[in-house]
Amino acid sequence: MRERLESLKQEALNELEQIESSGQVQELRVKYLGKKGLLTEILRGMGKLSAEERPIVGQVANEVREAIESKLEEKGQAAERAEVEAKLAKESIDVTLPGRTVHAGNRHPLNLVIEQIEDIFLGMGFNIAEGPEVETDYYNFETLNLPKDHPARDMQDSFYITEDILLRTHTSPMQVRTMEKMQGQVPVKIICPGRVYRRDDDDATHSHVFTQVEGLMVGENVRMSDLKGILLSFARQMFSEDAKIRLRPSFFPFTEPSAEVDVSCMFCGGNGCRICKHTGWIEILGSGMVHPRVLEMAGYDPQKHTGFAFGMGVERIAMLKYGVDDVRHFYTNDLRFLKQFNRV
Ligand code: 2U9
Repeated sequence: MRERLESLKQEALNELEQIESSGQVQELRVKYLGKKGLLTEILRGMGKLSAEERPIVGQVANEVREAIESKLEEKGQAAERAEVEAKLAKESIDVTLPGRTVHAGNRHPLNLVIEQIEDIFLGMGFNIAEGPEVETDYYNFETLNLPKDHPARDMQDSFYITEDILLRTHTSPMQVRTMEKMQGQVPVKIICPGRVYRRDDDDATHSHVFTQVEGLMVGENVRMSDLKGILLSFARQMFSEDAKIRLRPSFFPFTEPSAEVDVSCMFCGGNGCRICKHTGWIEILGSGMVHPRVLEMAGYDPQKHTGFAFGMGVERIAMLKYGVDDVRHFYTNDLRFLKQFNRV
């Protein structure tokens, strides 16, 4: 048995000497030391040995196992090293090659402006309310004091889906929905940003889809002076610290009195230039005191509560802020245009 063990050791070491891959190392481990391996097979015969012989042969068997194991280990490590070396040599990296550009997107200019407007009004205690772009005729017109025969309700001016359903023409329906939910409670202080749709022919200053931010404040003793204060603060944060505003009388069906709001020209500081057509002023908003009928229809008592409202077109503000000369740039998704806002 001793001789068989010794010759097994020789055979194993010889065979191991000739191999190179880690796969072969594994094969030989199974062949010699595995459960059905050659060493195990020989050791099964140990039961037939005498009591004196058994420990001696046992010791030899251990030595043989250790010798094979250490050779397997040595060969295994060498094979692994060689395989890594070969892989590295094959997959050598040319660090002088130019890298692949990672294309990161950036915010859309309209979103930049919306977010800035939102921040300013959040800072003055307003909440943000958003809602559906597909609206009912009732919320889009009726509750805003635009009765059935009003010219603004001409089928030709809006995108109607059915006789009673259309794409909203302003975000005002969201203000009405919010007031209804509040059930006569005050204060209401919200702004409603969102997309609106009007049947216009697109050109440099008109787009059939555009973005509005409307604002509404309802409470006790809310006055025109509150509107002026809020809008002046907005203009100063949005355009320039020393911006001025002026209100000009106007008319909207949903506000009475109504006013158009100009801001002192941010290009010439009010001295007069090409952009403000030498007036020193640029129109940015429409506004007014919420019409008593509108308050009533939304569940408020106009004897107890008053409110102001305003509306602005985000594209117009963005065009002024970034010097964009054509509103269509915001919707045609030319990357050469959009990429310019990646550091704003
Ligand atoms: C309620 C009551 C009143 C919102 C208002 C304007 C004046 C206005 C225009 C600005 C440029 C629309 O985007 S634009 O074309 N908006 O002039 N909007 S007052 O008045 C409201 C809104 C909701 C319940």
